[in-house]
Amino acid sequence: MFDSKEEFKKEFTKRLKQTGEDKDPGLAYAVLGAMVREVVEKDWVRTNKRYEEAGTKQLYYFSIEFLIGRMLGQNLHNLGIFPIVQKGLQELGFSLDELEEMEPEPGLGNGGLGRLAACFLDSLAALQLPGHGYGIRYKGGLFTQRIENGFQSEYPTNWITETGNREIRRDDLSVEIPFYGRLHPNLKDVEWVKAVPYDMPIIGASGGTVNTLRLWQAEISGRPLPETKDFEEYEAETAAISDRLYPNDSLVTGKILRLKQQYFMCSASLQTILRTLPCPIRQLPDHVAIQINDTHPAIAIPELMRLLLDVEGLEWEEAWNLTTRTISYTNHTILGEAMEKWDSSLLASLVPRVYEIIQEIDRRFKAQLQEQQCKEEAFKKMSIIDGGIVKMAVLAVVGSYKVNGVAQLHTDILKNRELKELHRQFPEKFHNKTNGITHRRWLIKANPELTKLITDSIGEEWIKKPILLNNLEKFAIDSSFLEALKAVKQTKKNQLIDHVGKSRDSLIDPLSIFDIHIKRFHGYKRQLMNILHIQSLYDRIKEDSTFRPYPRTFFFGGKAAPGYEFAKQVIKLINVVADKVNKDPLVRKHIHVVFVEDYNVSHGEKMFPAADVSEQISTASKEASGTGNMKFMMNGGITLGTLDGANVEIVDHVGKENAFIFGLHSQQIMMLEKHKTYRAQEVIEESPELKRLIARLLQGELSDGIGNISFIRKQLVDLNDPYFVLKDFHSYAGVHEKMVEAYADQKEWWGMSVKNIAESGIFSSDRTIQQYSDEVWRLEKILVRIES
Ligand code: 26Q
Repeated sequence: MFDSKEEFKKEFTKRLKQTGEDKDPGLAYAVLGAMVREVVEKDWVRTNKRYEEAGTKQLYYFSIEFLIGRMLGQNLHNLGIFPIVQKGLQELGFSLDELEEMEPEPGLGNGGLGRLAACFLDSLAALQLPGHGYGIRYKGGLFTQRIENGFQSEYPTNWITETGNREIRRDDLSVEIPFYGRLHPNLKDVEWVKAVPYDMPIIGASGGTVNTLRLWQAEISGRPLPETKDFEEYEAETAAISDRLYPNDSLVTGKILRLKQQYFMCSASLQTILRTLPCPIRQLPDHVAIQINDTHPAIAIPELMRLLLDVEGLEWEEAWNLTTRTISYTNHTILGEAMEKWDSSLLASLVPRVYEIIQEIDRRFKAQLQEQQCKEEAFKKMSIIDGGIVKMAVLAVVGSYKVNGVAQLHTDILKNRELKELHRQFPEKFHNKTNGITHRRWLIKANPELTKLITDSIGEEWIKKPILLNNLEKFAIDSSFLEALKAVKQTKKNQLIDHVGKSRDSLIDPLSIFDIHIKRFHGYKRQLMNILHIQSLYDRIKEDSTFRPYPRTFFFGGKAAPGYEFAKQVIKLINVVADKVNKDPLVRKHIHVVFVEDYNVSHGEKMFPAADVSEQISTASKEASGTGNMKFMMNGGITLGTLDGANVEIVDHVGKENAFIFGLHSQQIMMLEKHKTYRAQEVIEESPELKRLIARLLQGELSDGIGNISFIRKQLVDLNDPYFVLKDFHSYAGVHEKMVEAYADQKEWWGMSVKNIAESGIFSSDRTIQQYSDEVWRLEKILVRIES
């Protein structure tokens, strides 16, 4: 149906005519969606059949979030028909761009962790590996952000619409999940919840592999309710389970609904996996690998034990052996407040049998530690249950065969500090897997102009083997290539201006340096440092008539968790400063500030390619990896950042001379924290510039008389600046000056940019997934089509 443009046009026109309307973009979108789905379905069925025949090991990636973003364009790319469809539609008077924008954005994640899961699915399918996602079909994804009067407001989103044709409901595969009730074996007084799967195809780039993303929806069960339970209450509580994604990404609140979501998803997924197991239960680890994305699905460990013990009838030893050879765990954070801990009483009430199993896992592990004469402090650190609290990270390490961090520095910190005792206990479990991003979405789809330039220069082999981007290295001194690269960047900047400019009254200078800071708002990510620096530039421009810097546009984008007051005030502060800067006729010739509302995957696709400078300025040691840093790099944006997370590896690859690095190192930060020797007040006293900035915060001058910025002041002064914004401020300002100087030498600048693109291949998630597969999951590539 899709082999050529003409065939596509014919089929498309025929179907559109059948709708009775042939000019309506909404109908065109629906028709295109249905056509894609038909093409995919055949390969999907074929893939599943091949997997069944092959009988080889399957990976299941358990994640509470899958931030997949819009799928239409990506699917067309992966099917290899994007150009045909684009041209065909154009000739029929439609714009594919416009149709793509009709797709409601599935924002089923908060940020990095959820987007990583989505990139991994894309890579698994591209590498023709049997790996699938298991998660929750939230009715509402992450809230839509509006900026009102400079403040963030949150609006509910609905990504599920009538024309949605991306998924199929599989009633036949529904399972029942037990909550509450008494202990096994009676399962009396249990409240059953039905889990209904919705399957979404994950299309591999060429090759015909179509894997599955299975998202569970909670519905009322047909089974009888406990006598004491009110039906309406039950109905509402059930619907709530898959109603909404929690909008926190760095603070755990211990809410029962969150625990319900976790258990719901893990139990449903495990029951299905066991039910369709193609081998005797004792061979589970040879046929199944389960990766848990942070501790959110760690309850899968005792739940798998429960199923093996109570349903399959295995003995403890055997069940434990199988479980700990099947499950592996990825850690994404070392922030204390983001470490999951559950009250024993909550677990005991919601999932009594599961809690009983956790107690037994804990008892046995403690007995083992005692036998080894483990010291008291280490014993406490390694206790799963400690003082009425269940520490999920400890459970996850004890119950897994492999544990990893997401960048080398992060893994080292886990081994040497956060999980030191567990690392000593199980040294063989720990490994690093530096994150990656799918170059198919973040370069090929987001930046076709750069893709063309690269392919024209080094051929197209890099598309399959992104590491070959290093063939670009030699172009770092090729003037005509540098000119072409600069022209591409200009195109992407112009496009971004069109994209964000529609609703703006002030003009963005397309020739200015585009300096972009996009990510969730958090203290450790230090958007505050960026905006304080912009305020200081404003002051200098106003006061020093010799200071007339090259024009720069500072872009911000990102959401704050609705309950995170400090982060919300930083958003407000950015908008206040933006207003002041952009309205000043003198200042705005030099600097300009843009806050992009509702930053999401689609906005990201427009922003990463347009950046000259990538702001990656987290407090060293706090950002586990970062993945936005890789998206900028792959599009030729140059990192201005600290030696944190994967920035360290980016700099290792491009060299210090091709990045702008500043600030304290992770060791220095950790020392200051450990010995409590940092005094923010002293840093303020020593610097007239900081003194003045802080004084303005104190007076509320920056609050524009609207809100107040008490949380920011409190954080910097009363709380002793926990993320070292003031301590790193001058170093940050210094590196900005160096950056602007470097930009003045255009040849040097675009050479740096080339170097970044050339070294970015290693950060393709294809590399990450291949490493997981080789070292952890041990999957085999399965060819679905027997062709080239
Ligand atoms: C947990 C319990 C209750 C409510 C919410 C949560 C929750 C949800 C999401 C906790 C954390 C998250 C997300 C964390 C996250 O995105 N971490 C990021 O993961 C990226 C991928 O590995 C890294 O690149 C980032 O450095 C890391 O911050």
